[in-house]
Amino acid sequence: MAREGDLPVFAQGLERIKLALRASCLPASRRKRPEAFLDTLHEWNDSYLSSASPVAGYAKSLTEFGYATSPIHVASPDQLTAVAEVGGLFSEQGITELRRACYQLEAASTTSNWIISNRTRAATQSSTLIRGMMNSRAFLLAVSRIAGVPLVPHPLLNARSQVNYFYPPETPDDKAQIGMWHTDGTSFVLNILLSDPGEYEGGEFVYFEGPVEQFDTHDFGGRLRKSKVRACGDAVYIYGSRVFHGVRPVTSGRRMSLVLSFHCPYTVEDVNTFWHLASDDGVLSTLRPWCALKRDLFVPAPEQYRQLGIEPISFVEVAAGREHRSIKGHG
Ligand SMILES: O=C(O)CCC(=O)C(=O)O
Ligand SMILES: [Fe+2]
Repeated sequence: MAREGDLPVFAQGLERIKLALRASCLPASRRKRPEAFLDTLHEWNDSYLSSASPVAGYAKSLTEFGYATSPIHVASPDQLTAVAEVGGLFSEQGITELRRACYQLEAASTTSNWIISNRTRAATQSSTLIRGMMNSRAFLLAVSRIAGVPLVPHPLLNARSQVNYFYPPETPDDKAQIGMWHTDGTSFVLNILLSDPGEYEGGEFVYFEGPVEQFDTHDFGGRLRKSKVRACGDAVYIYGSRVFHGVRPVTSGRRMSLVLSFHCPYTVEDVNTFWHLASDDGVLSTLRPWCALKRDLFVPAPEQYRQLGIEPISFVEVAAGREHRSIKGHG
């Protein structure tokens, strides 16, 4: 069991608005930008997905997390996965390719006092491989089945993909790189671990198994959980906007993860709040992507899939996969 209270909680409410105003002085868009040479130029191939179905280890629905109502009208809280530890999503070669791409993107990583202290954002923009994976129907279907609803890549490029890099502090005065306790700005989030267990110590993915309203770092009420996902290429899927989670400090070595966000195209509901985005990028830099997001969410689902160049993923197809494969109803 993780030690309690050893991660700070990311700013909420008014504090987040203050952070947004401060971020306006140094918006992320004016920081280092990924360059074309960071691209491995390797194409995605569906053979990088494991030929066997992914295996869900520990999995809980939003109902089991204590949510009585659903955040989206097209699915019940019972249908929606709150947390799923997923193994065997990728083939060996797939993992090797993903690791290579993410290593290369580290040259564009930036450090900040935001939730995750060291990361490269919008990985789909600078990596042919990650972009291809996010647009692959086979990959989207696999993640949809884990989530419980059909998905597309999240319309916001900055939220869609990021690579996180965690190291221990280099000098005694350095702050440890961590992922503070937070909820994500997006709902359907796949956190893919891309380091071998032997490469680092610490860095556990922790989460609170209860509704956000009951989250209290002074009293977890026995509901603080530590993910068992340790193998490189395995993943923790979460309903990110409704599950408090964080990454504990890495005490030695290095931990790398690829975090992907999706959206359910059958609903215009999206949780990304203006202030969550603005606390990262500053108010002015957030205005344009924010307006574009509001527009994109109203595009009908078949059109969203057409724009991706793939056949629509249906609820029936998602449910069928959950009945016959390893990712079943929860319990
Ligand atoms: O690195 C991880 O495993 C999770 C990071 C995370 O929670 C995030 O990027 O929002
Ligand atoms: Fe997160």
